[in-house]
Amino acid sequence: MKPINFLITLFVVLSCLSNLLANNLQITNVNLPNDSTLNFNISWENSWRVGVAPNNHDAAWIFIKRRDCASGQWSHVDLSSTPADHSAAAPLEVYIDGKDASPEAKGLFLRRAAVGVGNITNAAISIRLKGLEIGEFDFRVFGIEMVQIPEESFYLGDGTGGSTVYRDGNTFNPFLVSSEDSINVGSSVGSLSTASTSYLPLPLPAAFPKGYAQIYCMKYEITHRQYVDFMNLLASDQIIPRNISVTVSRHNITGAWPNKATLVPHRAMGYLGWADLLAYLDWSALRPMTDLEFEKICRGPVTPIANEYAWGTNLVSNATVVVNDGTPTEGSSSPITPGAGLAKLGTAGIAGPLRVGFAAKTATSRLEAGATFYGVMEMTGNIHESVIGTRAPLGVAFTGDLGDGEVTKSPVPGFADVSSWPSKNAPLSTSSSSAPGKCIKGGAWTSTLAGEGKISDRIYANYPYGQRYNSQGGRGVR
Ligand SMILES: [Ca+2]
Ligand SMILES: [Ca+2]
Repeated sequence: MKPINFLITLFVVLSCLSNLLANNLQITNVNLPNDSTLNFNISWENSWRVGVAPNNHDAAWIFIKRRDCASGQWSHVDLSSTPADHSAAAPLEVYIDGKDASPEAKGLFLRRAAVGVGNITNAAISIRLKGLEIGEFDFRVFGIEMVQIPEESFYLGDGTGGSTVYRDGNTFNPFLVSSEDSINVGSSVGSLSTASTSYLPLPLPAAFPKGYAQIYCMKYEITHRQYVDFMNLLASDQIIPRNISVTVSRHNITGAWPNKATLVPHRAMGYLGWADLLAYLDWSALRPMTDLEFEKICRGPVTPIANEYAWGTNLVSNATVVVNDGTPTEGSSSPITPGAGLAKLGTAGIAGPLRVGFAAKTATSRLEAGATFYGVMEMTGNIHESVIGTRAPLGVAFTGDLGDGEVTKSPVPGFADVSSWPSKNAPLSTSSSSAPGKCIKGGAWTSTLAGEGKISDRIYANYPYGQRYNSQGGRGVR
């Protein structure tokens, strides 16, 4: 799509249009009424805020990029961190989480102001920009669908006592996480442990995100469209290490920067090396999740069920038949066993990932949609979630600091540069020492191990490979 172009002088107003389709989220009518205000309309489907379990809401994470027409370079646009400087038409409100290291906000959330469900249709949004100098700019507004994960206690481990699974000391009991305080490791009750010492975590400092605190999680895996947009807005030297062209395993990214394109914009994106994922998350002002947060996002606060998948039962129906292949309504007609969730878990029938949210329809249940307790999609199956693990010193040194919207410019362009992110300069290498701190969760379309898609399975608790694998991608949280 064409970016919008604005000449910013002191009171010049231009009126151009643009829109952005990210799954079912649309941003339209972008315009700049003065030199520090950007207006647009936003729509998305099936928005919710509920006052009963799971007591949460969805949201859109909004961030803005601008291109200096003189230099051609895109850069991140800072926003006012004062909520009252922005406005959102009913039923939405603006939420600024205050987590950015800078005085300015790197983005903001739009969410329902009160309990309600339904579609958001052309809600008018006005955003106060900060730090724009006089010049001629193109603007792009990005929106990513998110799900709020409330602050609350939850359990690690599903009580099976499996060798890779977290447990409470030397018992078979799950381990209760009831704060962000540091967690000891050992065989006594109250310490985090595993049945096999090969899967023992390291002690977790207070600053390591444990999943107790509120976060927002991307509702879907990173899509082809999101990674293509990211690549096209990088600089000519930043794109070099991040450039992906692929037309196998149901992936489709072609073309030359800055006109890279995809025929399957809504399909989940594999082939993301660890450094690719981290660079995308830095650029989006998000961060990777930890493997503890993965379990919280899937299970919620409820009592664990042995061998459960992301939808809260221990039964899975595999999506083996694709319908509407390659379209915005791509899905699966595979039958769903009663009590099972539908997932793309294993290679049968379909040799690659499906559209994000492929199993969700208007009237589908949590099971049929394969959704987590909170409503996050495809946490079991489709593409492996690349997350921060607890087996490497670099992993547990992670403090949850956020991307700032920019990847490195020099001396080595194109990488995430957030201080505590492990192995952010990881080479795209098959070496098992290339990305310490990385682990993968949730299983994927390639999975052959029975347990891989289960919430508590940690068979890949230490998976320090920086390489681009056809089944690996991820998503961001904040
Ligand atoms: Ca997944
Ligand atoms: Ca950065």
